[in-house]
Amino acid sequence: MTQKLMGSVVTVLEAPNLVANPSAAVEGDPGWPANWFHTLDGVAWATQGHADERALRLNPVNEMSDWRCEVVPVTGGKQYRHRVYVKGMGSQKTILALRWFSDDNGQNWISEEWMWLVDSYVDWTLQDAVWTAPLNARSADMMFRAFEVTTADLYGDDFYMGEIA
Ligand SMILES: [Ca+2]
Repeated sequence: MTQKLMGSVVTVLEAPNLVANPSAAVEGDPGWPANWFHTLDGVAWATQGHADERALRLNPVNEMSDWRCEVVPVTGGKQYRHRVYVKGMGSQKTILALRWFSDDNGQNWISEEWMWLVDSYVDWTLQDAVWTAPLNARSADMMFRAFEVTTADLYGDDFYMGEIA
């Protein structure tokens, strides 16, 4: 990211992305992206993406479905930016969730933040939010999720979660 300041271009450093395989471009198990967990139905490894040919597709049909990234370490009390590019048709039940845990392994859930993805996105659209980790948080994950039974067809790509200094 660059910003103009006093006539000169200054590069604004952005914290490293904590999400593994954020662009979903790397294959893990055959036919599926590495570093992402998913439900059996209502998801697909899409062959179109934001800046490449891969993305996570969330396409439930009268069902719940989700993608979930690997757990990442976080520091309680710090702020985290949370970002995704989406395209396609959301529903009233589609979100990007950030879940906080009090242990290192994503086992002991504390609370979660929801970014609503309810619109139709004709082209790739950046969705962006900042939240503060609970003081006792030690890990977090991100879920691209139809949290209740619904029908949608939404692509997500270039997922980002990073600490704000
Ligand atoms: Ca991609």
